[in-house]
Amino acid sequence: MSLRRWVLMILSVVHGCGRPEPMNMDLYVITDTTLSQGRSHEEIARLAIEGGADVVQIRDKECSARELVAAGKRVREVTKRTGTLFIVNDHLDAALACGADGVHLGQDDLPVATARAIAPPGFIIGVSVGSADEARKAVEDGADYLAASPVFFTAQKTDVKIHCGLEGIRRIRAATSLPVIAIGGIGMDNVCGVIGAGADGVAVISAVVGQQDITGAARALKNRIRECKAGRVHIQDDS
Ligand code: TZP
Ligand code: MG
Repeated sequence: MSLRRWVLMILSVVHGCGRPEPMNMDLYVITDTTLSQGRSHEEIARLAIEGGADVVQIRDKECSARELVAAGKRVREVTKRTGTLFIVNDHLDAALACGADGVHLGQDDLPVATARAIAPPGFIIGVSVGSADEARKAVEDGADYLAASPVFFTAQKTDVKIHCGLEGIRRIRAATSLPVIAIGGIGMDNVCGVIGAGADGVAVISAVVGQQDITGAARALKNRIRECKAGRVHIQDDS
């Protein structure tokens, strides 16, 4: 865990009577190199942060554990410089080894309660959920944030056939007061719909990493999120 997060955690306990610092997860960018046209995880992270990414997650389904830790350490350096939250997908051991702020777990990964028992205090555990029941279970087991997943069809996640849609976000939102991000098929055109359904932020691959101008795409999406949160953009609800 970064020094910054330790300090924030101590300050929040001292000043906030034990209440943790709220996490800003408006724009959560996942560094998946399959769409990045040769750009490395750390290069994606740097460009996305320049465009306003609040959280960076490293996701690599192809590489070895060693390669993941090595790449994770490089992303940690980039995110440390900017004070950006850094999460590792799937692998708690790699997340701890590269000094990440947290890990993101799916329904088939390490159980949340097990990860919570192993992880140091203040370590962030995010969990993908597709229903209110999964959301309640993740909360009970110690999750810090939830990802409503997948919201729409996406070519980046083919192992899950059911999409929770905007109605799924509403149900998950109603089941928890934890931060809820939405993931799967989200971009400029539908982001206001998912925010309107109750998501606190969005996690994306294609809409940012798959674009030629990663910084520009991140900036445009971040601005759109701010606009829809401020009620300046009409929210289209076609769920
Ligand atoms: N988990 C649920 S959907 C998804 C992941 C990793 C992929 C999101 O990619 P995209 O391109 O933003 O739809
Ligand atoms: Mg996973």
